[in-house]
Amino acid sequence: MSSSSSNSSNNNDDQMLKRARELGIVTAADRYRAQTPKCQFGETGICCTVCLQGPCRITKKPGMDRGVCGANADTIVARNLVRHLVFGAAGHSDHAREMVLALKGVGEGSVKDYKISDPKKLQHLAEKLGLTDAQTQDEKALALFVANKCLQDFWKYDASPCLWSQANLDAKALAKLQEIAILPSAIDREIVHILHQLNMGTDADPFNILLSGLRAGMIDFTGMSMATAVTDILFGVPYPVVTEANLGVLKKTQINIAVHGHNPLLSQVIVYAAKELHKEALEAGASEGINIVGICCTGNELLMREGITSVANYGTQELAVITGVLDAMVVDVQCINPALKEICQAFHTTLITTSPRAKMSGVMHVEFETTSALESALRITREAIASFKRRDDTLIHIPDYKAEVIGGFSVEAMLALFAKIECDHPMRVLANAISNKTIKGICAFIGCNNHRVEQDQNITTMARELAQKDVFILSTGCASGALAKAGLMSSLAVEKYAGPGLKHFLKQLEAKSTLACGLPLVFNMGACVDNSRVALLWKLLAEEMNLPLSCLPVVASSPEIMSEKALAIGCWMVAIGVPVVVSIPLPVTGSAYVTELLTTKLKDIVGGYFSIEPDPLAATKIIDGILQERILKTC
Ligand code: MSK
Repeated sequence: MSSSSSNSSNNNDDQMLKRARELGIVTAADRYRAQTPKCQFGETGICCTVCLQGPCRITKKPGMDRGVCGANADTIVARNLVRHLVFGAAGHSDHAREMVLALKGVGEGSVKDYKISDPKKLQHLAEKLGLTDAQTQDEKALALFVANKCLQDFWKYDASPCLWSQANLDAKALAKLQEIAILPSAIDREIVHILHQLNMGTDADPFNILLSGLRAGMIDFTGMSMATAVTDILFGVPYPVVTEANLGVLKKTQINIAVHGHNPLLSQVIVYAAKELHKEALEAGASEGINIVGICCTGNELLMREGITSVANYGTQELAVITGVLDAMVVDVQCINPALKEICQAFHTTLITTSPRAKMSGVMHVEFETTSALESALRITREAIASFKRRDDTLIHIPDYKAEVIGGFSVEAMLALFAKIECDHPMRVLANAISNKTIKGICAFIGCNNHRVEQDQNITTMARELAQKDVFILSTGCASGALAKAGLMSSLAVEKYAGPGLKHFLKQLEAKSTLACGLPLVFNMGACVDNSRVALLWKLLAEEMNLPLSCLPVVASSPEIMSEKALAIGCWMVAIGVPVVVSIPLPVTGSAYVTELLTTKLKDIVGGYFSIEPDPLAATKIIDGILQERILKTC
């Protein structure tokens, strides 16, 4: 296995970009360049396209300080921002609904290709959602009970907060959110309500609009916590696994199938299908069978549970095809570049869409349904086998770079680790490390890649700096992808980058651990929906330290924020009291009012706030400052 160096992940990408240009292939990096310079109206949030009288662009010129309808910069910026947030919340919540409907199908018996993999978690959740002793039932009935409770949270008509928000927040955060009325009562209904509010000629009060933005964040939180829990029930709670990441995980001697997107219902069953078709793969000439590799968050789901390698994160999805050995790229929903169609066509790679929500014209579509999951997965895998036979060996170019990854850190896995030191009070281990200043606090890297910055550089630079400063680092989504590819999820990275306090903390855990592997510098908690795991860990820490979350030395950072979903995640983190540092400009600077509210005033309202700092080293200093301030704070 190649060892990692500070920028080897990027050198690897540079090599592939050069290769793409040699082949005359245009990639996202080229398209980004072609799109610059950016329109400053859009960049700063003051371009309004809400009605057909626009676009209206706001300037300081007399007569142009308002749109045709009279909406000013504050209203327009707030409305544009909250539109992003609702889209993000819709993505995560619809994902959750699919998971819940699969669980319902298992309970009813109509879905046969999945099973309850974690009955203990199912029972626990059923109790959390109101199951009484007297109602204790068999597994299928419990699955139905949990699924129906979840579904009620999508549409119910009473004003009480969603059961899931209530069940997954600590009492202090819950009380605060109820006080300012930003807890959603029903996911679908609240999304429609906010979309209505954002209609032309409806809400013109930027503060009221931004409050709904916080509510959209809490909708996102509700959906994603539901998605994580139900996925764990169906496919198992993750525990530490050792695997690898980066383009070097692709194999010339195997049929390589990349699963890309977010829905584990599809990717997980493709893993089953690949096992079943091993013999067919050998017969087709792939001497080592089938190699499933992950991209983006569905890749993270497989990495966490199955130890499947991660070939790319969002920013490098196109480069995986340019290796010339990807036989099929199977996509579901979210973060899938439409450019994949042309790039796959330049090779033998079969691109297969699977969701009725995410098709591409002229691309093979195999509709995926949970009631015939394995059948679809077998068909898709056979398409990959057929594609392998058309592979052009002269186009193969696999960079040899890959890094070791230790992943699989669910909250359950972390508690098991801490319990080796404090059997009855595992969270005390983390709380003590903070109280006695062994570590400065916790930073969670959340979210995406963004082609506005050099691929992965903001994320990896900040992680190395913070580790040096004794900050315990968690990560999810494509930040996990970046850190994995750069070798920062290995135990070697602990030796190289951890400051003395963090090294002591990790070594103390490692000494007591019964894991077959060491511990990594950065703990991968999963896909973007698994930011709910981060929130759960923070909740348990707040309870252990008997402090509100807004007083704990915890912070989140999205150094390469891109997707509206990541914005929604940042928003709920702020709402529950956690500062969020982003290193990509947010489209809000066209309104001093909105910018001030997000970066300063929210602190007094909810405890969390956004900090926007494009320079990664300066952003690291901000994070360090936040943790210092919070550790000294007496609440
Ligand atoms: S895939 S939302 S680029 S994390 Fe979840 Fe990655 Fe961000 Fe998409």
